[in-house]
Amino acid sequence: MAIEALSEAERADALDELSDWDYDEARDAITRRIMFNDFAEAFGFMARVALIAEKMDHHPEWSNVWNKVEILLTTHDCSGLSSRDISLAQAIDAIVDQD
Ligand code: H2B
Repeated sequence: MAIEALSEAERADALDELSDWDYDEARDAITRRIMFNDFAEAFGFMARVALIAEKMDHHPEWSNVWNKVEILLTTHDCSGLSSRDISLAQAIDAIVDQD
């Protein structure tokens, strides 16, 4: 079944819950920047997220510069924020919180 972008009310609820994420209005996306101690930690985090993203068949737009990882989540299939982005953001938060 086709995935639909969140309604305004659903988006507002999701953003309330995701306190570490910012809303990018231009992209209808959520973003988070995470700093690590060094490159090994940053890349280790990315490897863990990559495995989960692949399992979910939902992939982040992201970049890494040494100890910094910048993540943008949006759903290309509906050109906006969907429940898939919220699930992936929650999974990412759980990984960050484990460390
Ligand atoms: N990731 C993201 N962020 N958005 C998508 O719409 C998307 C994806 N679609 N990963 C998936 C892959 C789709 O292209 C495959 C065919 O299921």
